[in-house]
Amino acid sequence: MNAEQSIQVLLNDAHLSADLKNIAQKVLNRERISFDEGVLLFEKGELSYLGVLANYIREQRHGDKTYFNRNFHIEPTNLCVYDCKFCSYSRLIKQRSEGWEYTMQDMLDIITKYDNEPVTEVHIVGGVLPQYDMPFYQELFSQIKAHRPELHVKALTPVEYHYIFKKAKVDYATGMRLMKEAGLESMPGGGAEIFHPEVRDQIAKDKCTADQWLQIHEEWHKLGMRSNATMLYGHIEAYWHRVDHMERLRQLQDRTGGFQTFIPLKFRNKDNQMSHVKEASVIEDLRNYAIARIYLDNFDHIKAYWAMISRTTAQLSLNFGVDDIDGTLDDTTKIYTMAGAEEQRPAMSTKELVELIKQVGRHPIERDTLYNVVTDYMDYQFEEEVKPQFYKLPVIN
Ligand code: V47
Ligand code: SF4
Repeated sequence: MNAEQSIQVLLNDAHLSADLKNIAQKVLNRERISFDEGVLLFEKGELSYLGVLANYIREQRHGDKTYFNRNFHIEPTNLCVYDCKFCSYSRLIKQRSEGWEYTMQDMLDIITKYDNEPVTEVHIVGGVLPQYDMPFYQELFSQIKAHRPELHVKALTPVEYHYIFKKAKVDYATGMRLMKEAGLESMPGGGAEIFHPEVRDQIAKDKCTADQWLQIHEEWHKLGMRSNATMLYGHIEAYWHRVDHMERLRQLQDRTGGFQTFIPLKFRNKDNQMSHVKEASVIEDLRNYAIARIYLDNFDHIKAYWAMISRTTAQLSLNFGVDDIDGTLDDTTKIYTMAGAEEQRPAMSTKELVELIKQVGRHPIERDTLYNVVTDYMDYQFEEEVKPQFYKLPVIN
């Protein structure tokens, strides 16, 4: 049965309520669902029902294609002037000696470490500290581009930009233009958390507000540039806060079309001030991916960040609206491991990632940041692994 036939089955299901059937019909007709329907999906949509709808949309847009990219991360510091309750970094400012603060040279050394690796992107994001100001990041971006022009610089979030622009006394439009001139090429989706102040004021009080986050992305999009958006879910928020979050993104996307990818981030509760909050179940993770796919009808891609949700959930997510799995990672990504991510040192080789995607019948494609195809891995033959050789020692007697 194909994805469309599966929706027909739902429409003929005598046990399915009229309002859920109505949403299924809208999906089939490619009509947008409303805010209230979004909430209804969270409250009443069963996993199998949501999976059918989300998979239909996913296959309409991308067929079996599943994207990943080869990137590496630089986290300039794990100290932060802010005190987000969910973040393992915030506590470290009081014990500064336990943290790290990279110099410009430290970061350039990390860049050169990857000189012979086939990576296409560097993702730079970390804590906020006064010494990492606008001139610092302008210098860093331009040095990276001077050293390796084809390496895409995806860096910082409105949390940092709001802070450094305020300090430099420049408005958002000027600030973003200057960052672009320095070498910034796209913005990752972090810092969004949950937009609604009822939740944001409790978990991420002092950093940029929802409106500021959205304004900075809007200025960036106006320059013809692309960015991502995230949502930190599964903590103290209600379902309607999630819908409110996606609604604000959907409205901005209608105006600019500058978002590429939506990345739901599962709240992890290790080593932070919200350790008492229970984490969402795998079922809830999958339902959340599916509803994001249904609600965000103007976003091209939904990404699962495998290091946060485990490899198995990442595989399952490919049937619940996800078409992108965040890249091959290395041990420089610490914000997640500190919060309780799958492994202490999340790493997956390209071969492993390709196999993981193929195991669930999908078509692996390595992309660059802007979704240009780098390598189609469907029929790709990996070279035989070079096994260490052991020689018998000559017998001497
Ligand atoms: O904004 C912090 C989250 C985000 C925790 O754009 C936590 O390609 C879960 O935005 N549990 C930063 N999440 C990471 C981010 C991102 C990741 C991957 C790809 C992209 C992209 C962007 O990490 C923060 C915050 O929401 N975070 N602590 C935690 N305990
Ligand atoms: Fe700082 Fe970001 Fe952590 Fe908040 S989530 S404390 S802004 S590093």
